Amino acid sequence: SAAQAAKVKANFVPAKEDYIKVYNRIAQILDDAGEYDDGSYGPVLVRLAWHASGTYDKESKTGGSNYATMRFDPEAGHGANAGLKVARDLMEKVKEEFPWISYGDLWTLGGVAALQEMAGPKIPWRPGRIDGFAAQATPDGRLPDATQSADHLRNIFYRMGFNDQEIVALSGAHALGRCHRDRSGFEGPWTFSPTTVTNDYYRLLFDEKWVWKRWDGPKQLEDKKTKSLMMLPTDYVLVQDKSFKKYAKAYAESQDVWFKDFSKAVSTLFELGVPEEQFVTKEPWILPTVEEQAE
Ligand code: ZEM
Repeated sequence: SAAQAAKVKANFVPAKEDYIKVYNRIAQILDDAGEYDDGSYGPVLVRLAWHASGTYDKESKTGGSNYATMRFDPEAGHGANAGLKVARDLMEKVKEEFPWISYGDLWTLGGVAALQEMAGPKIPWRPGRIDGFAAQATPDGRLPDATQSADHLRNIFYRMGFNDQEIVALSGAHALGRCHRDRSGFEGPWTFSPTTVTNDYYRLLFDEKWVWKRWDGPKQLEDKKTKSLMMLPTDYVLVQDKSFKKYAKAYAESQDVWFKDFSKAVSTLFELGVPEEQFVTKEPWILPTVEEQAE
């Protein structure tokens, strides 16, 4: 609109309230999903925020959420990012309404809004990411490959600066959403409530009997009882590797403990690659949910 254009021209400095408006717009979009998947765009928005951030390399300080380089080829076309155009296109609509926000802030705020609105823990978040250029895009292969083992998970996540406990805590995001044959080649959801953040992912890992699925697709597991849930080889590793297993057990036993660790790890994840001096505030914000704002 003209008012928005004027704001941008006048070097508009957004305040917390303005980011809450963006949060609320994203919250509306989550529910516009209709017949899409399980009726929410939440999971795919979480995946977008994660893939935008998880390219970080702590040695070279490249990658991460700062420049939102997944907008550009070839990163947009990396195999790991298959299907994320759906999420980027949704965020583009928000960008048109709030042109002052950077893509990195928008995509990570999308992840925060999705997690919080799907009954997850509060994710401390702050703005400051800037739009970058295609030349800042990361090489292929920085995101985890679901067919691999514990060594691979450690290589990938240690590169981002995470430890074993954080690897396990972050993996619980698979309580949400599903695999799509035409995106990753895998098929199916991890839990019975793929649009609600719960610790069911860990509980199911321990409580169900997991067997290799007999099919023509990539190696994945299915629950023996209902054959309606799935685990990736990298999910199953969390109950096979001794160090991972101890954290997975703790998270299966207490959703509160997981929520705390998950919130902290996701907040860190979404800030990877952003120089501290770029953030507009030292203390990250705890943004209110739509429900809390109505109180
Ligand atoms: Zn995922 N993830 N992920 N993940 N992920 C998929 C889907 C989702 C791995 C992986 O290969 C895959 C994290 C970690 C890891 C989400 C969030 C987070 C899919 C299915 C695959 C194959 C994609 C498809 O077909 O649509 C691997 C190997 C990981 C290493 C541990 C972390 C960390 C996440 C967030 C914090 C989410 C929400 C989805 C569901 C997306 C959707 O569209 O439903």
